[in-house]
Amino acid sequence: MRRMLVVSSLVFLTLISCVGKITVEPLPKVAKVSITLPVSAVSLKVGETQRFTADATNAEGDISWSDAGAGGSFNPATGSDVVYTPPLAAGTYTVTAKVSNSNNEATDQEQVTVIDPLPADETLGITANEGNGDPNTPLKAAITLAGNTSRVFQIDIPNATKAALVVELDQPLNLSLYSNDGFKTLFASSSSANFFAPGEAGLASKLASQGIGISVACRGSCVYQSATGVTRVFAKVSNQNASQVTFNLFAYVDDFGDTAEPANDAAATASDLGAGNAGALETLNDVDFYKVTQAGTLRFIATTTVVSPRAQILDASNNLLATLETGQIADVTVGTIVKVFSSNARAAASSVSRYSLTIE
Ligand SMILES: [Ca+2]
Ligand SMILES: [Ca+2]
Repeated sequence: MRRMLVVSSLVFLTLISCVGKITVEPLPKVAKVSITLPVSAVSLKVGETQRFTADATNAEGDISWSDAGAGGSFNPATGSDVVYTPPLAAGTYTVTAKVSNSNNEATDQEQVTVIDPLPADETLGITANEGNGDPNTPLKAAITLAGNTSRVFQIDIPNATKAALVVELDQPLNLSLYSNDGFKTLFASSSSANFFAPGEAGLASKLASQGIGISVACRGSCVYQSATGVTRVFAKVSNQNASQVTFNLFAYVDDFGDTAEPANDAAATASDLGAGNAGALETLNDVDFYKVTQAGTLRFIATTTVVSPRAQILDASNNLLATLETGQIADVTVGTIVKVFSSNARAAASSVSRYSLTIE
């Protein structure tokens, strides 16, 4: 009997001990996180974004995201479903999803490779001594290009001294100009000395310009744009011929033929028409406004129809009274506004896009 009591006490004490251990020392909950989308390596072009989703277990709080301080952003900043916008620069970025609880923190990572959609083959700088305001000195001379190949030039304009930036070839090769906006947006293109147009329209419309035998200012394919605030552009030159070519690349800043630019872009700061005035449509989306100061019959004459110039006659309340093509006339009174623009969204050097307005 005494011996049985001893055994019972031992068993009881052991049970107390086991129950106590289970109660006061639970297994720690381990936080886990796993990026579930995308499921394979991510490769983006500059300017593209990527959605990420992640699953979390035993997390206290939302999933947080980072790219190790590379400068990208996540929208929303936290949660299981975000869109990552990498920096606007080529490179490899590490995206990390992180969760934590009172016991630990956990992470999962994905690599994002961002590629440059238009890597430059060569960098050229316009400086005070090289092409800046000198239209006759090539920025790069005697460039050879094999048949059906292209070459990309980065052109830096750190300190433009004039209003217009001109990129020009001395041959009618395909010239595409891209903006330095991170995305490298195709700004304009040209395939001849006659005109340029937005996007690829300057290349696609090449046939339209071939029959026009005019004296032009550009030596070959060329694009004008405002130089204001522009410090870098990318020029892609493509040799669409089967045989090798050698060409000169010109890039310079210059004055616009329109001396009233950019003030004449708005009706409120229109140029006085007087007995007559003249202008040109030298940049994409250019609009030139004139204010009639002398009543009479207005005649609109365009030097060429390459950029399809039109002159709209507007009353002081901006109501459209008439639209003139080259050679047409309209009676105007003092205060009438004349608005000249390209109706085919093209632009050209002033010798091609020049027009005149005369009061008869
Ligand atoms: Ca103009
Ligand atoms: Ca203008």
